[in-house]
Amino acid sequence: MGVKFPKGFLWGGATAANQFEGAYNEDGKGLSIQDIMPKGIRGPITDEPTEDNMKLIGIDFYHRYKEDIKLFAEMGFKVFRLSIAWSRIFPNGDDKEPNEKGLQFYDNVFDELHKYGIEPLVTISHYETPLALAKNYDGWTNRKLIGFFENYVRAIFTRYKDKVKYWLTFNEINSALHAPYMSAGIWTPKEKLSKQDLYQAMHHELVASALTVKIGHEINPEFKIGCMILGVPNYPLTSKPSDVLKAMQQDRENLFFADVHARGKYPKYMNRLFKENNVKINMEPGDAEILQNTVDFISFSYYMSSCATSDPEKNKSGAGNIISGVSNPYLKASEWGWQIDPEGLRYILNLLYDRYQKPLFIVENGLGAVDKLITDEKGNKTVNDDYRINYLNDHLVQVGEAIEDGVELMGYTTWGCIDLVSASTAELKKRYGFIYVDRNDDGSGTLERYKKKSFDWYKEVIATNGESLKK
Ligand code: BGP
Repeated sequence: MGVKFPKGFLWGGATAANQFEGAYNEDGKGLSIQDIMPKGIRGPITDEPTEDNMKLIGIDFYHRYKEDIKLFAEMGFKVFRLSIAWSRIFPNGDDKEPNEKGLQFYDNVFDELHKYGIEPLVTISHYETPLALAKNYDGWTNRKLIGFFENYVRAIFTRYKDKVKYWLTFNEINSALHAPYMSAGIWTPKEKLSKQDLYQAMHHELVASALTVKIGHEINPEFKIGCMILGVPNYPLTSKPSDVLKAMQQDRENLFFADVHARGKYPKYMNRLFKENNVKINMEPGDAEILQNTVDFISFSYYMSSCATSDPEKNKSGAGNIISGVSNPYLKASEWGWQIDPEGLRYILNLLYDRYQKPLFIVENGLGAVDKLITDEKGNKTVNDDYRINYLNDHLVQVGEAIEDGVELMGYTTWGCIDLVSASTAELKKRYGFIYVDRNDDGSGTLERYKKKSFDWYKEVIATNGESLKK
């Protein structure tokens, strides 16, 4: 027996401009914060773009989008998640006029997608703030960013109002608490950044996000605009009541962002956190009203769950992408130490749906692994990625369970449907795709694309609307 998914379920894959487009300085694009971040979130920031930064070329989607979209269409994608590189449209972020060549590029991409009946799902800001906004304004700590973002949003909403229906505002908005430079373009080093400035920056993003929803619905009432959070559910490490409370608090740290987006106001529990950390949010007149523009749906990424403990001795970090927590003794981990927990996906889907009763969208999930390119008996280059197939199958079975539980789910896009550069470590060898890209961390490789075994597997899952999954 397979798994039942609703009719019209949006199956697809997900990417981000800075991780796969390349062409970092072509056709008028300005630098983004990623262009001087060659080693990911734990590495240095360089003065200028350096050759060891794999993102500068990425996988060259900028020049190969037709070939890649054709492959997505062959798998039967209904939706493709990509982001617009803000600095392609406004090279410095604070420019008066948008860059026509940048706008044209996304016109071409959207047209190509529609040629195959694939709906674009567009992230407006995915870890790629224009560098000039980081350097000259300290990123989102500065309220002026709201105005710059508004200009950007108006430009793309007006231009693509008939080509894009599904939008996400900020990728993993809650990740700014852990990676303020990458997530919020904040130039002040994390160690020197006060909680006051950090939460004020988050306030600016939350206002900008709600304003985006307002503007979007004015420009095209058919738009479906969602928020996007990094979804890591927290389990109490033991049944000790203090561990349960700790898990609740850790969940709130993340869910705060979805709470504001879904309910249109700050939750009361934040008052205590702000008080205890001497944070006073500067709310300008009109902010509270703007926040009332709630999102149409909630989207999230899911790679792992985490454990919470009140015991400071055990509170040593396990590995994780941006948020890391205490390891769960019942779970195995990926080669990068991310704990694999398919049931956690069912759990978080139910948690979010119980909390908001808004449609949900899983916009990232997948396994980053080292793949070995081989030549099969027919002479084709491929990868036998059964580990990826198993991972995705097990997660999708749990998604089916959540749908049975009553969760309203719009779609599912696997992360890095084509191999791309990792966000946390900036590596190419951490591969997620159904499509192998011949490019390596030393810069070698032909950039040729090859179908992995999971390519046909996912094609079948989509064609059968989940019936082919193995429970
Ligand atoms: C999320 C980001 C993505 C993506 C993914 C996988 O946090 O939204 O951009 O990269 O994680 O992480 P990584 O690339 O570090 O393996």
